Amino acid sequence: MQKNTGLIAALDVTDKSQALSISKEIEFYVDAIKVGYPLVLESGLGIIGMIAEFAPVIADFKVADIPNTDRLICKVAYEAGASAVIVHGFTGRDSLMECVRTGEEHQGDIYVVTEMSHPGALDFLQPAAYELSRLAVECGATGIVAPATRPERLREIRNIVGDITIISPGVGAQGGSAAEAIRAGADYVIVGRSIYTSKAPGKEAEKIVREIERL
Ligand code: O7M
Repeated sequence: MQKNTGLIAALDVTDKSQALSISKEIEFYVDAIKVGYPLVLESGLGIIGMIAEFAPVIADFKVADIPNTDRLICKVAYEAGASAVIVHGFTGRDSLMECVRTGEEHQGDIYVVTEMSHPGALDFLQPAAYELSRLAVECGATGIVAPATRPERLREIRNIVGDITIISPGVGAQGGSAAEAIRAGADYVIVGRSIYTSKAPGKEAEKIVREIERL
């Protein structure tokens, strides 16, 4: 993913035409558009290729299975036009390695979830977050996903992963700040509801980009 604005939009709408019109409005302000189950299950896999006309697509399938199933899911996502796939690391080294290998075969990126941004992440994921971060580096992942809602944890995770890419959700609707996340070590912030529920998604995206630029 080419860094230009530092903003990734999470397009969690379920209506295809709304997804396409928002993509058109925000294309100049985003480095990528993250598409997940809400949109793909409702609109079909073909939506990935359609959105890729506006910006590189990150397929947020949070892949978490045995190596062979992981490989099949990543392959389908890349062949549909995704530039990157988001996967879980808790399934272990062999599963993650298979995702990374499949990414290499398709010249695609792999991002690994570490600590999630919501309160429930404290139950199981937070205690494992540093190990998941180290595993992502050891397996050769493109980058990791780490929480904008906990900048102090983001900073620790940045120290662990060195210079691999960090993409960071939790800005806006979940209470995190784009500027703080970038200051704590994120390369990109992921923003969903603040943009796609806005009456003017393009203006909202621009506002976040200006906030990042001012740093
Ligand atoms: O800005 P929001 O809260 O409307 O949306 C945030 C998006 O980021 C949404 O698509 C979530 O599924 C996703 N996300 C998190 O909010 N927290 C996480 O810890 C991880 C993700 C994510 O993208 O995982 C890959």
